[in-house]
Amino acid sequence: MERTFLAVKPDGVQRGLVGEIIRRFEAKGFTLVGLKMLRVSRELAEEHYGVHRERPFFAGLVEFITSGPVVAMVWQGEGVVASARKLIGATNPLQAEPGTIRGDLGISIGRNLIHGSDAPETAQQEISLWFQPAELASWDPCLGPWLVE
Ligand code: DAT
Ligand code: MG
Repeated sequence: MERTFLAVKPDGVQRGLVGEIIRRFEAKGFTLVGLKMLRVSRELAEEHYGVHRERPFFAGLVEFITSGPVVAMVWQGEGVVASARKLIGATNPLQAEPGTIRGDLGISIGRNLIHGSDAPETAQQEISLWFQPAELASWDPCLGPWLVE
């Protein structure tokens, strides 16, 4: 079953939006299989955002993501990678559609609340970067047949 990596960034934690964000993925019908709060090391931040290493905003991004606790999660479900990106909305919250997390809750690209993997391959890399296999719980929600025919 498809899995994705999501992380509530330090702004989402500080603003008390962890529950609101988790609620949206639960309500959609996805399954939470990994969850932890952590203070991100510089090393982890630089690895996670390695693709942006040459971008002008890289240093600020690493500074921000290491500035406070983050809630790291793995979610599972049919089409979860692309669907989570839709639920999250565009990178710039001012351009994100209403109804999305960033569209409803944010205003600044540097404070856009949540990270979500952008493709199934990236999701696998990010899950193994952030989580040990033993930290993930495989379980079948009893609602399964009512969510997927
Ligand atoms: P996303 O988080 O939507 O996948 P991304 O991978 O392009 O977006 O960039 C990673 C993060 O870097 C993004 O969530 C916020 C920050 N960022 C991206 N573009 C930026 C910019 N032009 N100025 C400042 N921060 C930016
Ligand atoms: Mg990205």
